[in-house]
Amino acid sequence: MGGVRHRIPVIVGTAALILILTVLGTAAFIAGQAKERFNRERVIFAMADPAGDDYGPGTYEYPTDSIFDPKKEHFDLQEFSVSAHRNIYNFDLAFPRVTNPWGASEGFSHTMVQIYISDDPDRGRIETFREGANVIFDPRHPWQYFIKVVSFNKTAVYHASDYDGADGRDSGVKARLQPDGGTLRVTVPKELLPGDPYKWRYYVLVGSQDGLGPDNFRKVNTTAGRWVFGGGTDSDYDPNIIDLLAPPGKQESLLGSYDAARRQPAVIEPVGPPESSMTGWEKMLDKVIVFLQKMKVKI
Ligand SMILES: [Ca+2]
Ligand SMILES: [Ca+2]
Repeated sequence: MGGVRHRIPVIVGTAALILILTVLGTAAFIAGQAKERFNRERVIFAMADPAGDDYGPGTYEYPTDSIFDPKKEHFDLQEFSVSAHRNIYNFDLAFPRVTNPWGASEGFSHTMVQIYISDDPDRGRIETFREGANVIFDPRHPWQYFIKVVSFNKTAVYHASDYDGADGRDSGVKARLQPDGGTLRVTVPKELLPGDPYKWRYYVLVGSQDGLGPDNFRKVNTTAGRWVFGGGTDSDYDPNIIDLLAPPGKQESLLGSYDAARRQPAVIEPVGPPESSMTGWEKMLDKVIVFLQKMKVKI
């Protein structure tokens, strides 16, 4: 009997030790999984855009200068994706042809992309940050963030609260042509784009880069010229967007919704939000990542 009494504290002590080790082991396992997730690049949103629709509302023609040969492909977005990796987001834009006629260090100087992000229906703006694209955004989806992708170290992030003359945030922001020769990758620190990326909607506008054009868009007129697109109007109500990220058949009606006679610009709609394919486990890991970062734990 005395032996049994003597053994009880030992059993209790062993059980407590096993419990402590199990809790610690589980915590270490979860932290390890969170680190692994944080360090792996993962896609948040991806969407293809039709090939051969670098014609705005369906009528635009390339300028006539030989720099635009073969008069197609330069501004034909075919794939857009957003991924998260450690403390950055990567925005990838795939084109069949990327040239660098002005020798920018980014590896491209012909194409321009403007990405507007909407994440809250109740705040933001429905006009473009500066005049140039000649469109209005869907009033149900005003934008909060704007990433302007241009060459010569001018790629920057703007917030809807910025005033028109603001320089934009470019700390840690990079735009580079990738080794595949057709993908532009824009890297933005997460701290410049706060909020939940699984709620984001995107307006992705592709134009031709013109240092002297309105908001750096090359303009579209009625008739194509050496440095100007044709197939639009000579007013400022036709969009200067050559390709818009949209499902098949949608771009033509959206960009064609302007009415120059009534002075009404086109109203365009965003794509997204991404369908979250995250499991409860992955959501929990994201919370652990935030917690570890707050605790200044190196991950
Ligand atoms: Ca396209
Ligand atoms: Ca398109």
